[in-house]
Amino acid sequence: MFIEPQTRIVGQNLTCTLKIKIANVESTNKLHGYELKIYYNKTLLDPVSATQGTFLNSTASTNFSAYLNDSYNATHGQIWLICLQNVPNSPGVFGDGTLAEITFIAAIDAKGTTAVSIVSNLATVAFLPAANDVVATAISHTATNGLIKVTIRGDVDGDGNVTIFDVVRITRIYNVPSTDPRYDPDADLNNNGLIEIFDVVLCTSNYGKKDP
Ligand SMILES: [Ca+2]
Ligand SMILES: [Ca+2]
Repeated sequence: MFIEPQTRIVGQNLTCTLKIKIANVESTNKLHGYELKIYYNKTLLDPVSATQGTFLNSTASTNFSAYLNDSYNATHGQIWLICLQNVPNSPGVFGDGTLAEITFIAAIDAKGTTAVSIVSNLATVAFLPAANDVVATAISHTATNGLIKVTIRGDVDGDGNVTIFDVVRITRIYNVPSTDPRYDPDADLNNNGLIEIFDVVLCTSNYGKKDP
């Protein structure tokens, strides 16, 4: 399990969206449900939304719940996601897919780097018709955390200054949508899935600004 993109640079008061993906679920040990707890530094980020991905509900309807708790403890917020294919006897999924998408907004006066860490439980569910019962078993897996750096708005490369190099990072992929392999989410300042004039304006309006 991993976060995509693995590292993300986001400007103050701008949003970013991360996908939580999984690869190589075995066909002999299919995925029927998950529980994900995602932790982040709450002084840098606020949670905006969490939605289920396209993986689990590709073969059956699901129940998805999301709890966004920005006051989990003194330092961290938590996003708690639970998704289950409707049992009994749901088909499960295998292979690669997106489990969830989460969106944060960077705090207006924050700067620094936070891990986006995952604590996960994955379940395979067997239906036992004779007993009319279900048995859930954990699927062993590894989880790789993500990283978000909060910097001043327009600092696409994250070096603390808004310069021509940041503008070029946007204009060199002008008009590129998120479906294009050249797409760079760090350059999509308004996080709308397209590199366009609004991203250039958000950057150039802060041109010359330095992180003191
Ligand atoms: Ca820069
Ligand atoms: Ca954009």
